[in-house]
Amino acid sequence: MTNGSRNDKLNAWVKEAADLCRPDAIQWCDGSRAEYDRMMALLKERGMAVPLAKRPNSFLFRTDPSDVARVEDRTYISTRSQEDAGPTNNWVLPDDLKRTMRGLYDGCMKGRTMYVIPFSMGPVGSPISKIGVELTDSPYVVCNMHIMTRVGTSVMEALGPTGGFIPCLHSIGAPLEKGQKDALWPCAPIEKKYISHFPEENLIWSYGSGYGGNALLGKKCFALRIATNMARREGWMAEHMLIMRLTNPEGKRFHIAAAFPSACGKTNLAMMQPSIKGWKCECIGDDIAWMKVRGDGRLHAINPESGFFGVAPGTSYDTNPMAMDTLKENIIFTNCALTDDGDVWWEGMADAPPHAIDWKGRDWTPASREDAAHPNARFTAPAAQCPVICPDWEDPEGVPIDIFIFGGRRSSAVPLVTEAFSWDHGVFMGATAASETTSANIGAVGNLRRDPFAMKPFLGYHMGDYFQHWLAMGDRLGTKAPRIFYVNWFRKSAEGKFLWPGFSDNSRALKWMCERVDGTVGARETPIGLMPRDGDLDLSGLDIAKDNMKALMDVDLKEWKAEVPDIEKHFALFGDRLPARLRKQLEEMKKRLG
Ligand code: OXD
Ligand code: MN
Repeated sequence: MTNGSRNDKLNAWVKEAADLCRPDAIQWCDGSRAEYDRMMALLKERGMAVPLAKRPNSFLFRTDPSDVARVEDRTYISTRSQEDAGPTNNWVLPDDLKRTMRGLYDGCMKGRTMYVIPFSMGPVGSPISKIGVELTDSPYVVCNMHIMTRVGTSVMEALGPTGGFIPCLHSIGAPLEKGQKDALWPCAPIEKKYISHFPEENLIWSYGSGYGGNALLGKKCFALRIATNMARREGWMAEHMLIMRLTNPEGKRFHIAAAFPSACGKTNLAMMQPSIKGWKCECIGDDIAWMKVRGDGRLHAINPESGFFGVAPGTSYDTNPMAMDTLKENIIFTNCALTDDGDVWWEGMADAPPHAIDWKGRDWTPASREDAAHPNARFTAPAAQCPVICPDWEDPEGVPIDIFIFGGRRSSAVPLVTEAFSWDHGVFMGATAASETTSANIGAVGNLRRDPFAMKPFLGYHMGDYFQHWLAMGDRLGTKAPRIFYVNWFRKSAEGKFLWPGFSDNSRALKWMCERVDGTVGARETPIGLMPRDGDLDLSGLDIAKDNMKALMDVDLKEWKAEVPDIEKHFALFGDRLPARLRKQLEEMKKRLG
């Protein structure tokens, strides 16, 4: 596909963007392997892609040190009324933001090619899928989109001459004058980066960054910030959730969707191999779930993506063997270290190599003071390569969800696993979820922040209205609603050591949840929810000190009472858009805490 399409709306928008950005050429992407290879050859020639001798068809990229993570401070939800973006989003009036950004886009693709990438979020043709088109001047983005979404000819066919699509305009913001030498990772300085969403028009404008969620616009921008708006309007859900299938020894299947903030182990949990005998786990998605009520009255989930954009550091054969096996070939690595024998390395992967080139391109040895890989170094991997990908992961009908899990990184207070008393209580758990911050966003690491439903950076409208949407979905689903649980794998001892082994042993908490759904295991009531009684959690074969288990299951009334003022402050943010049903949940928890 070289020039234009049969879709007039698409042709007109491409022309309008090209008139503004003034690229030297326009190239329509067909999603083929040949196209991917051509893009990679170009990136190799420019010195951006480093081929890896140890991994067939795999390449390492090093970004500019200023362009290493999502930029939440530069991310905008632009609605006519600021109220509609709500207190958790940056906001500028659409006309003002467009004026500023048009100024930046003006001639921004000079000396570069504009690529037109038609893509589908979700299997092409699924009733839950949606189509987008990204315009970008970054061949790195083209290659990543090939892996993360379904790109090309089949999407154009599904779009047809009159179909609608979400327009996603992206530029790295680095025009090239004649004779100017290109940077190794061209991008704009931080104060010129804008990741903008215009939900009233279903429009995305991103400028200045080439990295991850800032630039691969199908992911956070479309599948979460714009999709949450569509989902609210149309009565479905777009969530920052992994999706997995757990099968018990009798062959009964349970489908779980779990929300954790970025870099809290979603990818690890999604591919986890249970340490308990007879249980099997298969991965459907590791980051985003789109869910609709289908004919059976249940909530069905699809993974809108087709790849994993996972955090590399900490990934190893101990922590996530299935991810490691996924990464053997056809992978894009970003900001990992390069070993002398042509492989990638990152902190926590395996023993350190004696020498490497770090993510900034400098010599590195284990004696170096800085990390070899950036803490937010990533892999982009085709989901189909995962050895435990669920055979039904592309089922256009999705999978029926039995269990929702919320959680985060909490070194204290929050026990290993808790079940909500009711849907409303579960929504309260999601709405008050908190986590210690990580390097997935540019900013301080380790601060506690309330991150409702792990959606704070990804919700495209007022958070109070979103809580109400969750409550309304529960009302609609009635007895067919998934059960809700809260987990914390990250509680620490007074000495600062993790109390729970995590990873494959997390299956023990999941087994309890499945048995709760089946009604075959008990629970005790605590002021914060239902918890396993002694003996309810399957700990067979696990060598864990009794005191550790006690500490993991402890509900310290003093610590929980100390949470209350923080929850009140958090709720106060939402003003009169906070549903009364959540305020009631807080009052009830206060009463239970005494
Ligand atoms: C991601 C994130 O990349 O949440 O998935 O930051
Ligand atoms: Mn994520």
